[in-house]
Amino acid sequence: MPAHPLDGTTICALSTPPGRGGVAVVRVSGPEAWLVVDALSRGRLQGCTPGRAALRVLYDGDKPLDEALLLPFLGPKSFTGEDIVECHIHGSPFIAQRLMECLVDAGCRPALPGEFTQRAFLHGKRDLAQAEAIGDLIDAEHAGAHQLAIQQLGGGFSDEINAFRKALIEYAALMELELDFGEEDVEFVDRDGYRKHVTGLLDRMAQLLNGFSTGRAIAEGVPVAILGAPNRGKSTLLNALLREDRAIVSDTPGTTRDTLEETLTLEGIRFRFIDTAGLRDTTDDIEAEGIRRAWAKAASARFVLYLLDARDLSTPEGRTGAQEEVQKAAQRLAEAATGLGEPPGVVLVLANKTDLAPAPSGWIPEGAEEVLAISAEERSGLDALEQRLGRDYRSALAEDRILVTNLRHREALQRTRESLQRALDGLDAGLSGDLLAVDHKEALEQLGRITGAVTPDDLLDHIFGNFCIGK
Ligand SMILES: Nc1nc2c(ncn2[C@@H]2O[C@H](COP(=O)(O)OP(=O)(O)OP(=O)(O)O)[C@@H](O)[C@H]2O)c(=O)[nH]1
Ligand SMILES: [Mg+2]
Repeated sequence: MPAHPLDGTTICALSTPPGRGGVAVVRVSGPEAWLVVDALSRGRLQGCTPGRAALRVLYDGDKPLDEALLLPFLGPKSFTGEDIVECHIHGSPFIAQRLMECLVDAGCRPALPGEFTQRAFLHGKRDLAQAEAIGDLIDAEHAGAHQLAIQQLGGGFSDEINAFRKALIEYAALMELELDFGEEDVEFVDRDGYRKHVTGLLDRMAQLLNGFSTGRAIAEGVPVAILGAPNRGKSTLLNALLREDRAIVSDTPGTTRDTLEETLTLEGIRFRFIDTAGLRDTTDDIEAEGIRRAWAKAASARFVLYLLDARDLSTPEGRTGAQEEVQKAAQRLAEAATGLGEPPGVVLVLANKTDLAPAPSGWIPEGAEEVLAISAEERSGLDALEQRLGRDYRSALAEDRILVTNLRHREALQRTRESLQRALDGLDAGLSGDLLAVDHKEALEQLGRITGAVTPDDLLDHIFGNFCIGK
């Protein structure tokens, strides 16, 4: 059972990664932070100015341990809202380890994962969505994920949620009044006004929820599945995009047996390209499993690059066959995506091997959004492909739209929406105010979970347990 974060203890942790480095930072937070570090510096922390660094010798018993830059803060003007001392020491694992031991001997407790940020939340320095954004910011490995985390940290999303809550709280108060005057049959809640207001909220929530798949794809990497019959050049395309000889290419159909995934960041957007086994009827169990995996990956991808051989498209019969093939695939993918509760990915047909035959012009099979002519072997047409893949994501980032990226937030928004919808349905059915109030309160509670205005017991441990130690 983790210790309660506000149990009055002073916590300490190495906040920089373990191992050798120029500098390491050990952070101490809590009521005893100054006292403890003051003792280790033989009384030389006294007289330091909060927010100003001071060079001091830290002692391990009677021996000097290190020359450290001490940066003290006085709560509540600090990251956690408590007294903090940051000890910037030389980046030696031995010094960091000894300093931690000295701090623990002096009464500090090693911090739990994310405990500094959790204390910041509990002291009202950040709301929960912003605290989560700190975790996302540390995990961000590319520009897109970074931008979304920084935006959430800035509080744009929280402001929106708070505005939703504020309006709902006002109505909740009116509903309470109605309950108090229950006998007298007075209506404090203007039903039409309520309906109009909640309908507006539901629209805005639907917009936020629609942005989830975009936000999630940007944060985690946009999945792009490369699909099509054997020998169309899928693996050649993966290699061409990566500019690396990653997948085995051969003119033997059925070369790729398993899915192969590689990431590539193009102009700040991270993509996850997935090469798959060629689609065909087969009696080979292993190949069949590869094909099953190909469909499964494609079903949850944001883009499916469906490869055709340009040489097959030079005759009307060839195009008819290809048309049927693409349409069937698109239908199957749409059904699978619906089963997963996700919007279906965009199907882009790639007419490959245009070094051997031209691609037909103006031909777009049903189910596909576009046909792009490429030669994977000669790396032609790939710029246009990369532009198309990044287009919507880049514009979403450029517009600075608020995009939900966190599954927990999506779930809470969905539940809010369901509760509000029930309240509206109840209103239409002429239900009494007390029944309306039940759904209304449930919506408020769900919204409150996003920013942490409402925190069920296990929620915080669950969220902060995923952080790294020292944050
Ligand atoms: N001329 C030409 N040949 C290509 C092109 N792309 C791929 N090829 C050739 O087509 C053959 C099949 O390529 P692969 O990339 O292995 O095809 P695949 O779709 O991955 O095939 P499977 O893994 O069997 O499903 C190889 O001999 C490639 O060199 C292209 O743009 N032009
Ligand atoms: Mg292959």
